Amino acid sequence: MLPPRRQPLDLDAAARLAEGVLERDVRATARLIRGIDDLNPGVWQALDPLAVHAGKARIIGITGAPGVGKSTLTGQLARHYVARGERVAVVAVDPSSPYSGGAVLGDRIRFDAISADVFVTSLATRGALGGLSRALPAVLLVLDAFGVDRVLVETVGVGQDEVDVAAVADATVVVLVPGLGDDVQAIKSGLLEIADLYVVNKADRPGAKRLLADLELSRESRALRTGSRPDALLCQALSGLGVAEVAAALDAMPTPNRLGRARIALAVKSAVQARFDQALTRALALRREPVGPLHTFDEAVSSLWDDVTVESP
Ligand SMILES: Nc1nc2c(ncn2[C@@H]2O[C@H](COP(=O)(O)OP(=O)(O)OP(=O)(O)O)[C@@H](O)[C@H]2O)c(=O)[nH]1
Ligand SMILES: [Mg+2]
Repeated sequence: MLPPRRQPLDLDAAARLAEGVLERDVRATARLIRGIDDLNPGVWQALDPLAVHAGKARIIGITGAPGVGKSTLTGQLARHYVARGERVAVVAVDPSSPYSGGAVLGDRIRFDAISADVFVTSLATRGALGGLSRALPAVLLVLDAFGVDRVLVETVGVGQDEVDVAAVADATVVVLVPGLGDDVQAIKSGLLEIADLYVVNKADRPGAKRLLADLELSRESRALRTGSRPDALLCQALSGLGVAEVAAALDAMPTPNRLGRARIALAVKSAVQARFDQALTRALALRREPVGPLHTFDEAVSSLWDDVTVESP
């Protein structure tokens, strides 16, 4: 089935949305984010005037296995930052994440869920047209230009997403819990690799201290390889115990200003990938057979490439 072709935004509409974002208009910002998530070809024009205003927000990725308490910790951290006067955005990559209870703006943008100072949005882009990597850098750019001080990005660490989030985050928090496996061996090694900070959550449960001790080896091997040893902390996100310490550990990290130009470059790259994926999906959908009645591999590739490049907006 052909993916629906959304009405692209025209230049004027895109420029108005960009102005809205810079004026801290929540609706314009939400609309632009929704456009990015829908891979609307017109939104990329709106990113242009925003890029120069981005580069100030600190992006924190929060990842870990399902159910470890990522959303609970994210909510607690958001409250912590708001209490000290920061403007915070939360991006939930899993749309089922429970940031509910606020006014609904559009179909996926929820606002006022944690407090009036927190902008909450969910991305649904995973799956059909490529993963999280397609939409997230551009969405971060918009939130940054919108003027938030901090963006908390929650992803479930079960696939490529946590690696993608580590590439755009200034700091990546990997949340673990005791009792999932006997030791650190049971934890996906990819998760251990990307952590700037390990949080052993649900420390009210037995085995938390043991898990913390077991992490020592991973921390040590990271220290040997990269020269920096990620911190590991106990936390009880549900009661809030240890949350201030998690925030303090994040504050203490040197800011590798990955946010600036590098993130803008990533947003551009992901926009191109998104457009390409769209054109490829469309070109394939228009064919009865993926490669058609062709003789050589090269002919098949050239023919599909022609279709894709003609289809590209
Ligand atoms: N005992 C205990 N339970 C907790 C703690 N933190 C969170 N929980 C509970 O763990 C469950 C899962 O919490 P979530 O925050 O939804 O976990 P998540 O990692 O976001 O889950 P997914 O997004 O579904 O992967 C909820 O019932 C929480 O109340 C804690 O410190 N101790
Ligand atoms: Mg969650």
